Amino acid sequence: MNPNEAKQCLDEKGYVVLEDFMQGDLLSALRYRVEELFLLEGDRAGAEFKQEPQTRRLANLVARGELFEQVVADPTVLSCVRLVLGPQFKLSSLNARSANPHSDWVQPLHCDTGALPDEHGYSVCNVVWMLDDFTTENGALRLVPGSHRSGRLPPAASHPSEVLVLGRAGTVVVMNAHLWHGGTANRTSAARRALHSFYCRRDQPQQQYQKALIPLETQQRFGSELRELLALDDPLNDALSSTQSGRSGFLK
Ligand SMILES: O=C(O)CCC(=O)C(=O)O
Repeated sequence: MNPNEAKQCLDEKGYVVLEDFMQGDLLSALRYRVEELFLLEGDRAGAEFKQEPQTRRLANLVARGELFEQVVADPTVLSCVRLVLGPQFKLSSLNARSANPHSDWVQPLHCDTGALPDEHGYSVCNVVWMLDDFTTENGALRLVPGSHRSGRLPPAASHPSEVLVLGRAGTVVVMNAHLWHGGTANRTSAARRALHSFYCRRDQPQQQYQKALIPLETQQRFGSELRELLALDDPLNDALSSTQSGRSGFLK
């Protein structure tokens, strides 16, 4: 997809689907590492942020290996994020989310962090990296196209215009996170896994304060571009994120 098409999708519908975006070796490596972390972290998995019913989650993934540094800094994805947020943005968090098999848990429709656009425009953008196929049965992402332009939070648990975003494992969806969206129930016998690389405008708090969560020795080997993306040397981010991180659109 060329940049003009991506911009039109993001402006009008609020999301763009990059089909089969991940190379096979990246996809396999991410799946392997995510399962390894679920095993290693056990009941604590995802606790740096929030835990969710009938769902396995991981948080603070930039601290968990170079593979994830590659994910958050992907140039094509960042160029799409820039179309939503403008040039002044940073990583807010990198999480994994796996909808458990045979679950009836449906996330409420939400905007990420409960944020509405303000006088400066859009402030949040989420990127969903499909580690498994997203199907009609296994808990695919649902969203309401165009709802990022409503200027309101979702009024109800479901909406007549909502659609499921389906795709093969390896597909990536860049989404204006003011769009009304949420995960659905997984009625199959296999987990439905995804990564969420979440970005916000630089005047907003990070969902996970990267400077406090990533061990210092890991931070020390990061190059200048990654440090900038994670806002590691940004006093404004320190002021915002040291006191206001941890917001979710629906998890307490
Ligand atoms: O994983 C999904 O399909 C959507 C998850 C989501 O919207 C969230 O956790 O905020």
